[in-house]
Amino acid sequence: MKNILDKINTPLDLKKITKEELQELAFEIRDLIVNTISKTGGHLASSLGVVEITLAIHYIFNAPNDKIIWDVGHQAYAHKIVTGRKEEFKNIRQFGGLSGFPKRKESVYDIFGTGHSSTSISAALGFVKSRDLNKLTHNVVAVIGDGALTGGMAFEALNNAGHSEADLIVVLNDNEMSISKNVGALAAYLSKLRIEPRFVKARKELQNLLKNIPAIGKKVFQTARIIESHLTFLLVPGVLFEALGFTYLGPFDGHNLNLMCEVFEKIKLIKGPRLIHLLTKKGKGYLPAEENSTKFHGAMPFDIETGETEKSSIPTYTKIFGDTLIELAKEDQKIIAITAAMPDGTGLVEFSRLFPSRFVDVGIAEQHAVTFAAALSAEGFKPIVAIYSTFLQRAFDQIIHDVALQNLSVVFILDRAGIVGEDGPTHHGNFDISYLRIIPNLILMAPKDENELRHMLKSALSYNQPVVIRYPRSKGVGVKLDKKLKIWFIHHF
Ligand SMILES: Cc1ncc(C[n+]2csc(CCOP(=O)(O)OP(=O)(O)O)c2C)c(N)n1
Repeated sequence: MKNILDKINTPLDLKKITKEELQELAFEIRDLIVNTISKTGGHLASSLGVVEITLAIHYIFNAPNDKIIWDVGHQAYAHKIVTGRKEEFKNIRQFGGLSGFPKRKESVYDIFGTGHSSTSISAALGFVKSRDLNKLTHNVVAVIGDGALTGGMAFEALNNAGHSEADLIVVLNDNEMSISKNVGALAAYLSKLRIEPRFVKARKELQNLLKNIPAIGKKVFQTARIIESHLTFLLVPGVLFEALGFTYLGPFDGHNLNLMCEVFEKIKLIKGPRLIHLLTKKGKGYLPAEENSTKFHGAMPFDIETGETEKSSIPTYTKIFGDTLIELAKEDQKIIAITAAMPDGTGLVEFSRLFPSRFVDVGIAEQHAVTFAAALSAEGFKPIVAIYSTFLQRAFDQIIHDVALQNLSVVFILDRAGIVGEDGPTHHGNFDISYLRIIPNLILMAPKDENELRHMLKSALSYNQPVVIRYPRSKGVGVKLDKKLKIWFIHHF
């Protein structure tokens, strides 16, 4: 068969091919992504999940005139491939190669740089305001995942968008996954929308029931109307988004190209804030990634046939932290572990299995995680907040205002401190020493080996003040582990 990707150098070329060819192109792009990422490593499952969404968007909208903004940006591989970067794609995440995330310097199609979550709707609103002030008419489209939607900034932006009646399109890519299973009330609400046909049926049955109520006293009738309005509130799909001022459409199959093209054509004709809810499968098209999308969220290089990655015999600092915390938590019921949507990355999966009631995944909500921990400490618990160095930047004020000024004993575990490698500047943990050393009451430590990390963790839990332990994204140095954990005496600053 002819190679369709050969003909695609810009999104304009997409408009010259048929819908059938577009479908075939999705296969070719998946092939390229799997082959490349098996060698370089990268965000495989997220990118495979949005191939059709990407093609439908670029088929119907006119980037770069229309502004397409990706949330987190880890899913933008297909976008890079169809916007003139298919040749360089083999060097993605390599020194001198393409960035793993949208990057303004890299392409006019990457109109807003990203890497941290939940910024897309805020950025989209900025582009909308600028467009309106300049009296232009292009479309602004933010593509955000259900995981990214758990971040506070996304809510702030939705709130602002609905109020300002901004003319923008939010595409919600709902695969029910963050890196791990998505958490929170919003995730539960989206799951309800997934089974929407049943809701519609229930609503119809309810209306019929009400219609068939015989002529009855005024009071009963009014009560029935109130019940109907309440139930309708629960049963109308997307009512949460409608209440925020958005026109909600969906849920639709996010792998059905024809359907999505139709929906995007129609949505262009509506004005105001619009949200299209698309359902996708993370890892779509590559079985090992479909079956274990958490492993293939940010994958190391792997064998395509088996999906296996190389294993090291020396444990990482992440693993040492997770194991040591379990040791300590067995002895101390007050220890509570908190993650912001990264139980795997921060080494807390086993802890969550052993101590489910003392483990909290707050979603992509670093600020909330820190204030939540501060209050736990105020009540005598020993909260451990495990967050990557780069993502803790989000919670700078909460560390100062809620933890340090009240001198509460929260232990912060900063994984991925220092240079992280392939993920690049948005993910380097380069700033924590600078932004934490200025904070009063706070002790900042960095272990030189696995044993120091273990003793530091034990010590941190005994100090009555905020403590940070930072360590790199790497395996340890391979020392033999001390059996007995020590408490180190620390002079007060
Ligand atoms: C502020 C912040 N915290 C944590 C992360 C790490 N992170 C990257 S992607 C991701 C999950 C995103 O889920 P979703 O938006 O649903 O996208 P999917 O990968 O499922 O397509 C997380 C937690 C991040 N990028 N930014």
